[in-house]
Amino acid sequence: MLKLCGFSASNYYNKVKLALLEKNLPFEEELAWLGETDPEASPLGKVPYMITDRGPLCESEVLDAYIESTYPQAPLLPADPFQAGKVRELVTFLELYLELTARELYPAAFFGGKVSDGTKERQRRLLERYIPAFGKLAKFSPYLAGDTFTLADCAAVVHLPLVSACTKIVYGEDMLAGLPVKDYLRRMSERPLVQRVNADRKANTELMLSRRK
Ligand SMILES: N[C@@H](CCC(=O)N[C@@H](CS)C(=O)NCC(=O)O)C(=O)O
Repeated sequence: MLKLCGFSASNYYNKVKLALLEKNLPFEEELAWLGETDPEASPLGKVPYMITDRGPLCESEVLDAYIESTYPQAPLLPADPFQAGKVRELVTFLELYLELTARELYPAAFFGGKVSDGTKERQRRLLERYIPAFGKLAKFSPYLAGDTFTLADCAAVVHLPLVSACTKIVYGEDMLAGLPVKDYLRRMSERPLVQRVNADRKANTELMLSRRK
């Protein structure tokens, strides 16, 4: 059976967990906090990683691609290569441009740390460029890539709330407010499996924060 390793406070972990749940695949979860990961499975010490019957794999995009190509049931990628490309394009924009740019702000936004004014200014300028570009690609109608729930939604559901929250905290404004993100996330949160991932996230975040004290 597939074993997903990491912790449920992690957005990248939850992206893969949601894909496994939406595909209704049996899997186990193994709790691995940062600093307690298996270096053979995750050489950079990041989560998530997965133990398959053929060995370990790391990087959430690699995990989602492996899951999707190994288990075609309840597909999360369109069969048409161009439409599949549009889904992957959205995931790339979400992660390479939105999440990774916002991530520089997380210490100040979520962990009681500090981020220099220079970093705040630089990341803001990047987000001002990246968010409208993402907005040109995202359809929100009702799903991120159009009329079907895909891997882009698995990524959006976990990443967009963090981008909203951290820009609100650091800049005093939700930089995603110009896009229909709130309505989209409300719609997605009506899905029982999204609710389950979010409930696990909340419980695990409390545990994680209590370990830091
Ligand atoms: N590109 C990686 C990113 C994963 C990632 O950054 N995970 C965070 C937790 S949300 C982590 O492991 N951080 C520790 C680190 O970067 O050393 C993926 O898609 O799996």
